[in-house]
Amino acid sequence: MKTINYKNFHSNQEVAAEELKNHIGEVVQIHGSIYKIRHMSGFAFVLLRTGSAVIQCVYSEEEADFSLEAIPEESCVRFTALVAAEERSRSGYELHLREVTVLSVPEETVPVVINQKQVNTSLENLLNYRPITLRNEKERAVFRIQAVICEAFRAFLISEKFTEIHTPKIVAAGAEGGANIFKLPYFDKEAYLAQSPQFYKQMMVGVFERVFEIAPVFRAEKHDTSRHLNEYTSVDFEMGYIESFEEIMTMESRMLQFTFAYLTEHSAAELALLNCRLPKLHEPPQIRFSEAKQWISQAYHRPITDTTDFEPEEERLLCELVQKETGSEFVFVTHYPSSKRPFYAMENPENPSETLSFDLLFRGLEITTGGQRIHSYPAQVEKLLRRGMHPELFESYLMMHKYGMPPHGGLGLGLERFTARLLGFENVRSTTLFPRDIHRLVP
Ligand code: AMO
Repeated sequence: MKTINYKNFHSNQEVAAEELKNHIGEVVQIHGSIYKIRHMSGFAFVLLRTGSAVIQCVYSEEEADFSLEAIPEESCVRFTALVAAEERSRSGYELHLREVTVLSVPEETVPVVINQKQVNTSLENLLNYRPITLRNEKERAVFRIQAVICEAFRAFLISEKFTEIHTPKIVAAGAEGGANIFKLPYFDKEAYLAQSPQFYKQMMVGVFERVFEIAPVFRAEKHDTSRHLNEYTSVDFEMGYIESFEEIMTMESRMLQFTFAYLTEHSAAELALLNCRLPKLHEPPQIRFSEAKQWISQAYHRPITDTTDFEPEEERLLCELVQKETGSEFVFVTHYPSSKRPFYAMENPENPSETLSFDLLFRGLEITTGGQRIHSYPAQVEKLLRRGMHPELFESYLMMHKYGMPPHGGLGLGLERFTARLLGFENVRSTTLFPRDIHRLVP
């Protein structure tokens, strides 16, 4: 049998930043961008930004065969350099520059200063100049952490026998109800952008039993808030053969615990750079929606104006109360009123005005919605009719119910909201690479 030699797939002979510590005393080649040049007396520090690190290099006329003028900031270069041990550098070594191949030089100097500790500008500017501002070490650390979060979710879910799926984002019907759906012309038909993978992940439970997807979803939110995007990344999972919706909450708690441990192992440098404190998470406390409403109202002397949903301020206050009482930064709110949950949500047989569903709140904000779904065909058709909806419009969705489905449920977690809460950002735009909101379509 032929074995695959993985070395054949690495054509790059240069040393990667993570490997440098194994080459102390050697002359190596390395590529990257000139992040910053700091002139000292008789020499200069040149910070080289690679895909994963910022490396301290030392330039001196005696050792280098080129002039610093050849490499303005944001030039892309390939250096030949000696790796020298240096205790005072963050990494324990530095590069003594010898030769350079200049791969490109910028046309203009950058419009925002990006090579300080942080980019000192408004969120508006940060987003306007995103392709550039993301080059800042702290800005990009946010998205490296976000990538590791997704890696952890994937690793955990795969270990729990979930199969990753990719469902269509151009769809024929909205899954989540409400007015926040984007319409688009689709040849001779009207189509929509998927508000969630809800229908498809349920269908796939009939196929694989446990499935997950991490993908964009679209919401035509007209309001301009710090928690709403028009396109966000939804982390969805769905699992069959459950006995109660609490199993989904347990699965989520375990996924988050795994993620925090994974981040500690794989993202320590970025977390330190962003001064991020990971939360302790055991089993988060649970409270029924109606009890939470009463508790907030009594504790803060607030009249209850809406009995069917939380106001954003109430989510914040509830988290404050829970943290004071239990020390937890997470809380599961369960049994949301039927009237506020979509038509696929299973009602509590003991009290049909509420659903077997939950939200997870974290540091004052809803980050997840989940619950058990209706799996019986007559029950789902009856609920659609009760809501004045037309089952014939949902024929392809109802096919799975008609031909047999196990009891099942799942959840959707907003990746940007979760990352924002974790890293202490007020606005979800800060944890979105290229946000889409009512004002923003570029970059
Ligand atoms: P829901 O509509 O509550 O539920 O969304 C799930 C999670 O997605 C995030 N979220 C948003 N993030 C940014 N901008 C938005 N406009 C936005 N809207 C929602 C939140 C929210 O908790 N199908 C169900 C999930 C399920 O039951 O499986 C759903 O989509 O973090």
